[in-house]
Amino acid sequence: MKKILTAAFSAAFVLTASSLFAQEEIFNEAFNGPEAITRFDDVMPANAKVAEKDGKYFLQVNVPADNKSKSYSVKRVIPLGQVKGKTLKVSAMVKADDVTKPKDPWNGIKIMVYTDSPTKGKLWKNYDGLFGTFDWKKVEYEVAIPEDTLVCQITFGLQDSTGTVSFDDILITAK
Ligand SMILES: [Ca+2]
Repeated sequence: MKKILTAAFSAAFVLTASSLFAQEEIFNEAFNGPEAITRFDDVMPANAKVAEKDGKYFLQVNVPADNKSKSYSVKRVIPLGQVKGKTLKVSAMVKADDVTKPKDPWNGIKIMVYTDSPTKGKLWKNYDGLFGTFDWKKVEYEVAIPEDTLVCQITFGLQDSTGTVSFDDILITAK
């Protein structure tokens, strides 16, 4: 009996270990200080910054009530060699304060992957339906990246909403 159990545990370990190794880390950002903003592209300093509360740093995007129609975000360009033809897993902690409900469900809080390829065209994958006020929570989704994509970009921010959104512990892996 002991032998069978040991074999079962070994098999379980090998399976767990191999699936872990199959996930390649693409981007990992815990915002451990103000300089973390330099690892993003297209930053709008008036609206997006690394904020600090109780010694904890995080990305914060704020849109005042009179600027609703624009998009406020930071972007991160993902190197294509790491993601073409793979499935990206996007995970982040998110917190919202008075984020207004957008007219279209794909707007509002953006945790969005954008690709553009000859075969599939432009694709946007967002974690839809986030607005209002809520405490830190983890959001997670997967998106298939076309084999022939010419761009891969992830956006964090607000579009067609006002309010404040915070992001932390961003982890993107590919398999
Ligand atoms: Ca942090």
